[in-house]
Amino acid sequence: MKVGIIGFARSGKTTVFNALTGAKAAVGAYGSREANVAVIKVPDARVDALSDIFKPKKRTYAEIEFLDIAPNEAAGEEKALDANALTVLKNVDALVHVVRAFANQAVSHPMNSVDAARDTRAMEEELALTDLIIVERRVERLEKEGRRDREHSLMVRCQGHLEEGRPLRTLELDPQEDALLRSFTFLSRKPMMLLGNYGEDGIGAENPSGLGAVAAELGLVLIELCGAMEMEVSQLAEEDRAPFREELGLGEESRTRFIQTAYDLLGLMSFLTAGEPEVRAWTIRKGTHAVDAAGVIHSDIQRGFIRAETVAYEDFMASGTMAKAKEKGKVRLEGKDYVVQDGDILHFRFNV
Ligand SMILES: Nc1nc2c(ncn2[C@@H]2O[C@H](COP(=O)(O)OP(=O)(O)OP(=O)(O)O)[C@@H](O)[C@H]2O)c(=O)[nH]1
Ligand SMILES: [Mg+2]
Repeated sequence: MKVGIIGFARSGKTTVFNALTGAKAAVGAYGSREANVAVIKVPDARVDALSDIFKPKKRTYAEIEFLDIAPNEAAGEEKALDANALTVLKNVDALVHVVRAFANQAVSHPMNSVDAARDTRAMEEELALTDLIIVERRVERLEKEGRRDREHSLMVRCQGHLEEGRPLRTLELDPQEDALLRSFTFLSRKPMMLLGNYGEDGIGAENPSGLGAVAAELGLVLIELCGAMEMEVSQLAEEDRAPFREELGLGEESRTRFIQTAYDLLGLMSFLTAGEPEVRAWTIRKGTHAVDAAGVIHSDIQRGFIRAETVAYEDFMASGTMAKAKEKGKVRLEGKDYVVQDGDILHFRFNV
């Protein structure tokens, strides 16, 4: 999974990026012109427990790749994204909008005042405007070709929606229309989280970023953290982090909270594979069929799919070994259309 971190100048994107990934990218005026990239492993106690049993050569966690978008060079600071950013963002699965909610005299704001709700709306409009330009061109093209088909009417609907400054993710579409739009990789259609980056004085407060109301109004999932403090914690030695969080009243680890929120927002879950060579967690969307889950591992396994030997994680753990789980009838043979469940341990039988 790839997540793109966006936001207005000096909203704390790189600070949050460091906090979530443990990276040490330069914050402040030394921001790089390239996007920062880092990959985190998704902690998974099931992978650990299975590894204790299978003693594999390798254990592999699911991963999330974060892209911290470089400051806008071309269009001026009242815009967050430039052409370079748009190219980088095409391939991300989700966006995180980092909104400045911290006061800091030493850090200037591109709009000259801190107003998190205003910036939240401004980003929605910027994303909508970005997509509107593409949609308008497409409508023009279709009309030139005399096409008044399904795509044309869909594009016209999108146009109207975007002209109101509303993102495409709030436009209701049937599955076919959704599939049609997907090929355009519209930014405002991508799932997006709002990240309220609040100051040190907000620690322990309810809704410290003040973004609760606007997030609810716009239908955005909100996650709040104090970027500066979280970054500090992320640079500490592992064993010092929990006591430090405790002392400051920072609550549950921001990375854990973030991963949970992202998985929920994107409707993701994990299935597992376990053997002597490797114990591994794989990320899929909820509702994925066994044959498509196989494809996540390898296209050959998908093509030659015969059956998926399936046992629920809890059933396996209660049995202790695969042989015992089979004895108890907990291992099922599932076909292509089986809907994979979170925590299923799968072994694919295939033939190519
Ligand atoms: N007090 C306070 N300052 C913060 C916080 N988060 C970020 N800052 C400061 O704000 C400035 C900008 O932070 P960055 O993380 O570089 O912001 P950015 O969005 O990556 O900036 P650009 O990439 O230049 O657009 C730095 O001086 C940070 O130290 C915070 O939670 N509290
Ligand atoms: Mg930055």
